[in-house]
Amino acid sequence: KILVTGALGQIGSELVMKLRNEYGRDQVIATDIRKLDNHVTNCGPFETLDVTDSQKMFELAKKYEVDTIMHLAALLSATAEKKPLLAWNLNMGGLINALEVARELQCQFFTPSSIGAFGPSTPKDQTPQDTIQRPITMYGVNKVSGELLCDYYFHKFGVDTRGVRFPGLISYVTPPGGGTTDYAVEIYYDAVKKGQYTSFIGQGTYMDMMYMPDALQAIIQLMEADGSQLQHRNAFNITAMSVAPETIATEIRKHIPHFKLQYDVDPVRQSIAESWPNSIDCAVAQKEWGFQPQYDLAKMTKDMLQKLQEGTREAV
Ligand code: VAH
Repeated sequence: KILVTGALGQIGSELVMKLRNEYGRDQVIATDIRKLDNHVTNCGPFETLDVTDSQKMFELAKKYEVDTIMHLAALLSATAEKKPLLAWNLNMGGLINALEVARELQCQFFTPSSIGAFGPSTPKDQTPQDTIQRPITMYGVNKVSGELLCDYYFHKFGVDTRGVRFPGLISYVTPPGGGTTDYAVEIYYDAVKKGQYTSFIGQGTYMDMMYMPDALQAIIQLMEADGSQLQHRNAFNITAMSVAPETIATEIRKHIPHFKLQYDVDPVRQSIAESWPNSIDCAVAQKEWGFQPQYDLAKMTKDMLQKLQEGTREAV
């Protein structure tokens, strides 16, 4: 059985659905600090859990006899920059609690890192798997520390920890909260709703992105890979595309010709974005566990707009 923390977040909400389809509804225990609206309670086991409560986390893992933990509860980069101490306590406190439960109950363990684990002194183009990591954001400090902590639990205690450095994730189910790459999700929603978008990230700012279906598939593929073949564990570079606001807008215009993009740059999130790579190299993930994204910018844009337009029609 799989325990998922942060199950109501951008990744968690879709990962729980995917895992339940793959392994069975009752094999996945969804947990989140937020309460579940009652309309979704019949989708499978759900428990309220604050990941800083180590006792409750252990009790739930024991009660459901979980053998896998997917730890997604965290504050993202922009929020973490506004509340650095809260971010440290939640991101690192929650992680070590989850790792301790995995150690005590011999669970396999997944938690995501991010391209945010790199900083200004990291090579910016085709960033290698193994390179310098001196991030200048609290989120980045959390992600690098998290990568080291997960490798430590593997080497010291034999916990089967695995992770990926996610790029910005784009989805039409649950919007992200408090990220720097959120502009790349908002642009699609506004294109459908208003035919225009004002971007808080400036023109020419390239970052790696990936469509959510590819992100979910990567998690499952990595977790099902033969551990003896893994030279790396925490965490693998993965990406599907490197884009800037104007490149997304150009693709959107192939479906919504009059779409207008303007800018109102947010200096805080712009400076975070500029400290991250322009593009990362994911050859190691391809080699060690066959990572292969299915969606490029064109295919993702077509699907995003289609799904959002369907949603709008239903809402009408
Ligand atoms: C953020 N969406 O913006 C997250 C992610 C690579 C970006 O870490 O903070």
